[in-house]
Amino acid sequence: MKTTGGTDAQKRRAAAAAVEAVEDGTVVGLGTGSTTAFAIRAIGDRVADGLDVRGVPTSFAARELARECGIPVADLDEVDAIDLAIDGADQVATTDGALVKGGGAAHAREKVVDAFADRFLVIADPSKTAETLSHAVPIEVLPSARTTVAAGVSDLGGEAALRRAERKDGPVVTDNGNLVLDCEFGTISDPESLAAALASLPGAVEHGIFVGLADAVYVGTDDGVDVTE
Ligand code: ABF
Repeated sequence: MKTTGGTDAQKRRAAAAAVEAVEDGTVVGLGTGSTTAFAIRAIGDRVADGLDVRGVPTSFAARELARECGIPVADLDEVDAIDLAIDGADQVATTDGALVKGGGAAHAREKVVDAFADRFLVIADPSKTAETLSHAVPIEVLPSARTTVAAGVSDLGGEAALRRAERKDGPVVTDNGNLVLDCEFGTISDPESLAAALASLPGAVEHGIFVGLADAVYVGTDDGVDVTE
């Protein structure tokens, strides 16, 4: 599971605070990554105590963890609505709540679930927050379009690098069978415009800029949780 700069205690605090919003009968979108893994485990503990929920996972990894934790899972096309989505992020802009997501190569399905949810709660640790986005933006691309999308990224002033698997040779392949480009743009002063430009690149399946989707951000600290609505 991908880990990041924050401590497990900080991640666990953010996750526990967000999971308090899960009620009996909730259909909850389950994000991907190490922070959301704490939320999935916390929901599993409550299911063991009788909580009635359905989880809609955003990746194979999230689905397997949800099953291990005893959470009944449903595919996106099996539910009419998602009450609440809980998901992590690679970076959160404190000024406007814009996010960079995709460190777990699951941002395509995460964006569908997070956007469809009535409420989307982001959970993070302090290492994820910044005044302005500057994190490399993941773009899921059709494998045959990796070079043309990279050229488009370059035309936009960015620099694309094919994401390679840490433990074996070869590229990371997403649950959808696509590749991921991590694209450096430096400081992203206008995430909405960049998001629109990336979305227009032929062969770009989904990019990791989330604008205007988060309803609340829970940042776990060493002595509590900072919640921004
Ligand atoms: C997924 O998990 C990704 O969209 C996001 O980039 C990543 C964060 O992982 P972690 O919680 O391990 O830092 O939601």
